[in-house]
Amino acid sequence: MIVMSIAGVDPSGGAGVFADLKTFQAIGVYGCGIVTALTAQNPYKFFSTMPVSPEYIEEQIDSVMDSYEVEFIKTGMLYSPEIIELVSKKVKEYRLKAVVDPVMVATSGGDLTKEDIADAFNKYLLPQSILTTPNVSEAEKLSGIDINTKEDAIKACEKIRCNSIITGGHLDGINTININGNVTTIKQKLIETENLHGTGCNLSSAIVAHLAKGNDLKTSIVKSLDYVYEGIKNGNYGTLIAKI
Ligand code: PXL
Repeated sequence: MIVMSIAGVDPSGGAGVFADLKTFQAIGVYGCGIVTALTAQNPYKFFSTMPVSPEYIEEQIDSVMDSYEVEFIKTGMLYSPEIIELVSKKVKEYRLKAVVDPVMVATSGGDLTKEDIADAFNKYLLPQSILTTPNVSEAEKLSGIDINTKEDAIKACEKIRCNSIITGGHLDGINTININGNVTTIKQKLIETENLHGTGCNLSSAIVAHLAKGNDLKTSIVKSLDYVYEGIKNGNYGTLIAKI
């Protein structure tokens, strides 16, 4: 079971590719990491971004696919429309099952994109992905719907162009899930903490790991919500402490 993360590097290790690899390991699958951009940041302050060229991202993907069989991938920070287009081309070429975390802004407030990339997600990547995992503000950008209530989240979830979970951290803990047009909600208790850096990265990578272990999409989502919740509660997600 080999899975792949295509995302940016957070050198402080809480988000991005490094966090994804820890989550893959914690759940018991082997992870590869394709780097789309370096960043200089810590959980509280974002300094700068140095993107990798689409050509070199393609070379990284091809070099891994040359010798590994990968079925499930997650994408995180993709930075520009050009990188989104490239990644969607590779998803098609290798028939990858992609979980897309439509990353746009870091928890610390840093800009993880060159420009508005919601249109590129909608046009290129979401139509051929198995799931996307936006938070409320990302879901607003993808759907064009303002989300203030559970009903708004349901509408947005139905409008987004693939299966989706709109995470509930900014909506009273209500996660809204649309799988093949069947919309459900799962409410989690909110935990008061300053330590939320990388939770979105860890959710999408946990889902990929559980899918690779043979779970269906709904089960993978439920187990991963639990994994991230336990991590936040313990102030230390991405390690073996979580119930998996
Ligand atoms: O959580 C979003 C995210 C994704 N990717 C990278 C990040 C962050 C947040 O900081 O740094 C590289």
